[in-house]
Amino acid sequence: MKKFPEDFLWGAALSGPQTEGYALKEGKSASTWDYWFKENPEKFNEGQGPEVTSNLYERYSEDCKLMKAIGLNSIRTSIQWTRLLPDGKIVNADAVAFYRDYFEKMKENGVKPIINLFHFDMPMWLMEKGGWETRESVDAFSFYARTAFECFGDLVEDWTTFNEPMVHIECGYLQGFHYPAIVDLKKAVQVGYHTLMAHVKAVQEFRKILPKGSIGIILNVSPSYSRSESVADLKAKAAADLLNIKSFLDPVALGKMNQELIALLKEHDLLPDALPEDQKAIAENTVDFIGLNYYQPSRVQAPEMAAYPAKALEDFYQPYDWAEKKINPYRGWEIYPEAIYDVAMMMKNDYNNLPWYVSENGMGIADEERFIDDSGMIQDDYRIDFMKDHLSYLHQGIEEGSNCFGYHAWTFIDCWSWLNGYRNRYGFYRVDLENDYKRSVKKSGLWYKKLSEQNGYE
Ligand code: BGP
Repeated sequence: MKKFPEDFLWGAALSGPQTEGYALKEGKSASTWDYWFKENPEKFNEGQGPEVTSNLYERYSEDCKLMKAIGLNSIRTSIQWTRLLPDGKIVNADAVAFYRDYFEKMKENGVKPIINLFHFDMPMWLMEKGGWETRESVDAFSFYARTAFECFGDLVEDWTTFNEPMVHIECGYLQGFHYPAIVDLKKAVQVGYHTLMAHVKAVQEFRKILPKGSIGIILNVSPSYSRSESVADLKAKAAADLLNIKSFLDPVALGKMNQELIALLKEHDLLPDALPEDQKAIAENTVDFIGLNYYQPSRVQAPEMAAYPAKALEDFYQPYDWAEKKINPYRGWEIYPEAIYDVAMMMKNDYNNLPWYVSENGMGIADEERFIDDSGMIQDDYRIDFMKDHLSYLHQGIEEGSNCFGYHAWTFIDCWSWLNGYRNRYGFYRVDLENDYKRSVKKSGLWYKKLSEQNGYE
């Protein structure tokens, strides 16, 4: 039996915009997602938008019981900024009532809430002023964070500021996938810096309002592995890790910007505008813990042709197709559980063994109904195997001293996912869109219950 440390968190992650529904109801204003879907529904898989998602806004009482039924002792979800503060200033009483009751119901069912503040859902009113490109966004976020701590701090002890900040930077400003869908490296760096400062200011507010609570941030890690040991490939790998991992992890965990990153940005004339007092604020507001979302590694090689100074990410490093890679054919992502061990060792050796947890890990499958058996249950053995493989490398990392306190699967119930709509399903519960959003447990949900009860697996 592979046993995990006492009080290990066995849970799942979800997000407000992907599960709540009630998109523009009960006082909620538009996020960039609501806006973009209205303007360009054809960009979204099968024209599926965020209006209903998993319909959790109506069903959370039942859903909190379902969390308990599969042994979840913790859940991370997010508050929607546009629901709590529709115009950025005045608190929406309906939102407070909804979230308070939702968090209370979780606790009644023995589920610890870990509450996140931003999961890709920029309010449209702020986006119209330039969003994260402007310094104003730092103050706006800090006000929102303070409001959330004041409204829910008596119920929630554990908080996180952002989910995967690299995604709104990369997808929004480098790859053109998410709104505002532009490609501008200089702007991307500025957006990243303001996001970092918004995080820092939120932590500063947190220490004043909830001095006994704990606060962290959720980062996506795709550790990079270089094609070869050549100087050029290793340089590409180093750039990928600086830009994608150390850019946030160093300041939030160690209280200082990574100096190699600063040198790289300077060399390419990409240094962001900063205020003189920012360094002190970064140094004084490190986190209590880190959440790391891990799905797949990145395989990198030196660019064949690169603009200098760099104009795009590809000028620093490029992906390469590793011949031996195993792929999840439904999502196209590489499956490489070994990387979880490397992540565990990175936290131990490079980040003072700061407490951390796996805050997302999971397997997305298209057309999952194919796996329904005669009893009506999805037999998702592939998901169980995927998680076991990852847990085995996590276990090894913990045995070797990495300070990991939990594992959260993505996700609790099938949900809507950004441009992919409902295509890839990740949940422990199936949501039947054709049948009044009926929930039914998958085989993996029953397996997870046992895992949580035994605090380990055979
Ligand atoms: C993470 C996000 C989640 C979720 C997950 C699965 O990056 O934090 O919001 O969507 O990825 O990705 P996808 O739904 O695109 O398959």
